[in-house]
Parts: sequence; structure tokens; C-alpha cells
Amino acid sequence: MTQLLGRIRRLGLPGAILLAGVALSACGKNTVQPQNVLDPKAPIARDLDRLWDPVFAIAVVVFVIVEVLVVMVAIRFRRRGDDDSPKQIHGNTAMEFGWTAAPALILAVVGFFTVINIGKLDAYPKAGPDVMRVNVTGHQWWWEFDYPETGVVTANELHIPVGKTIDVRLASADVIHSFWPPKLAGKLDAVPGRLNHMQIKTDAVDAGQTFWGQCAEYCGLSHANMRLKVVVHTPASYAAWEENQTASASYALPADTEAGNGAALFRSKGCGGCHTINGYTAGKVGPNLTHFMSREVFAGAIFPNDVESLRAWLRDPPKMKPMMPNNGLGMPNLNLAETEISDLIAFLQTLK
Ligand code: HEC
Ligand SMILES: [Cu+2]
Repeated sequence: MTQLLGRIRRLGLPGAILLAGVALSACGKNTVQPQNVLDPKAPIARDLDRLWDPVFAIAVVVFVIVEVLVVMVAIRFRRRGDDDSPKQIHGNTAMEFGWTAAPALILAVVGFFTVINIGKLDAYPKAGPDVMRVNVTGHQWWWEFDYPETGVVTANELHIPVGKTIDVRLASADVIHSFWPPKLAGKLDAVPGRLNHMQIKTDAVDAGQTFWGQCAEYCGLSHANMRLKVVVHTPASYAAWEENQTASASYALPADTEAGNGAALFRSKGCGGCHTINGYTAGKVGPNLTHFMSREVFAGAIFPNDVESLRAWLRDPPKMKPMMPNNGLGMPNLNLAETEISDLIAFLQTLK
């Protein structure tokens, strides 16, 4: 009796973990899973998904066969008494041949379709009139998007037009990151000293939609806070976005206003040493703020771009998002007074 109870108790913890896993995995619905890799919304993501489905099916079959055999063997050949030991054999040519040939065959089939798929992905154009190039740079812990054809530089929000193939030229400013917008395309590492390419292509139905992505290679303290947004435009709305991004502004703001004070503080407090505002400052460490108000999110796409979040950010950035400013990573706390914060926000709000 006590033996039986002990057995049940031993099963308790693994059983509970298994149950919790099954229960929790059912929590999310497709519509509320912005990064569900099984819900592809663009041609390249669909190509990948079409490969994933049959490979997963094969894996399920292999899993079931292996588990059934393991359980069967454990029951059938369990120890029955003190002097019970299994029959000793040495080698079985037929079985050894079988368990070598079968996996080799399965892997060859999977490999065949993988190679076909790689060829398909490689066939997306990398240059030409229908291709738009974007330099994507991973920073600890935010993304920089630089459009070499227009000179636009922005952060965390990638804006693209439908119809064009986007040639993402992926680099890193520090450590290895991984660029991953799962509903649109695959995942590719951003490696220091290397330029990697990947393509993004969207369908007409994607226009007007926003897709989420995430750095997918552990890159230090705020890796989890290194998200990104891809905003897909119709050609017309993309042209409007581009026109706004390329417009230059005047920073000669009246000195006796909040915004005017903020513009002066932006320089005197050292913000301009880290942030570029075209025609005003030329910092290289943090995101380009020239058209900051055109972005809906900031700091690795984790905060909404509103006054409340900006105020909290400027009060104490490392409290909002874990960063290591003492090691030169991220934005330091500049110990600003509340009135200085108000002035700086008023200035930032002119950066449309
Ligand atoms: C030592 C360099 C440094 C200084 C000085 C600095 N920043 Fe930053 N700032 C950064 C970095 C790095 C980030 C990106 C943090 C992240 O998302 O991980 C950032 C992010 C921001 C963002 C969010 C931008 C976005 O699109 O994500 C704003 C706004 C901002 N800083 C404003 C300011 C203002 C205003 C000042 C001056 C009071 C200032 N910064 C001073 C380095 C700096
Ligand atoms: Cu990361």
C-alpha cells in the first residue's frame, strides 16, 4: 500500500507539469498572437510554413513510434523477480540496418524539400526596380532602419510598401542579434562584421496592417525588450510616409517657449551627443529622433509614444527598461528636473 502511494506521489510532479503545459498552450488564440509563426501572412512566411507542416507531421509519427516502443519495452521486459535478468544477445543485423536506413531515408526526404525551399527563397529578387533596400542594424537593445535610397533613418518601426520586395541588409553594431518578423518572413542573425541578406515580401491584403517582430538571439540585459514593428503601406501611403521622413525641419524655435527651451536643453544636457536630429545634432549612440513623433512606439517598440511614457522615460530610462549605461549600453538617467522634462517633451513633439 505505502509502495503504491509512493509511486503515485513520484508521478505527481511530472504529471502536474505535463498537465500545466497542455493547459497553458491552449491559452492563446491566433488573433491575439502577434508573433505566431504558424499564422503566416506573407509569401515568404507561407513558403516556410509549407515546409514546416510536413516536417512536423513526420516528427509526430517518429515521436509516436518511439514513445510506444519505449513504453512497450519498459512494460514487457520489466524486472519480475530478484533473479530476473533479460536474455543476453549480441547484435542484430536486420535491426541495426533498419534503424540506420529508416532515419537516413527520412532525413533525405526532409532535406530534399528543404533544399527546394531554399531555392525558392533565393529566387526572390535582390536588386532591380521592384526591390527596395533597407539597412537594418541591431543595437543593444533597439533596431535601426536606414533607407539608403532616400537617406531616411528611423528606429524600431520598419515602414514598407506592398508590392516591393524588401532587401533587408542585416548588420549589428555590437553583439549578435536576430531579426525575426515571424508572420512576414524568416529569422536571420545580425552578426558583427558581416552583412546578411533576407527578403520581405507582402501581399496587397497586408497593406494598412502592422506586424510584430522580436530580436530572437539573446543579446544581453534587455534582449526581451528588443521588439520591432513592421508597418505595411499601400504605395500611396508609403509615398506620404517617405515624403514626411525626408522633409527637413527648422529648429529655430522661439526661445521663450517650452519647445524653445527644450531645443536648447537637448544640446546642453548632452542628448545631442547621442541622438541625431538632422540639421541640429549628430549623435551616433541612440536612435535618430528627426521624425520621432511619426513613430507610435519607442525604446525597442515596448512603450507607446505618448506624453506619459516619454515623461517616465526621461525621468529614469534604466528604470523603464533595464540597461547598463555605466558600461555605455543604453540611455543613462540624466537627473532632469520636471520642468526640463516638460520642455524636452514639448521640443520632441515638434519632431513630426
Ligand atoms: C549616452 C547616450 C544618450 C544620451 C546622453 C541620451 N540618450 Fe536617449 N537614448 C539613448 C539610447 C542608446 C536609446 C535607445 C534605448 C533603447 O531603446 O534600448 C535612447 C532612446 C531615446 C528615446 C527613444 C527613441 C526611440 O525611438 O526609441 C528618446 C525619445 C530619447 N532617447 C531622448 C533623449 C533625450 C531627450 C535626451 C537628453 C535629455 C537623451 N535621450 C539623452 C542614448 C542616449
Ligand atoms: Cu536580442
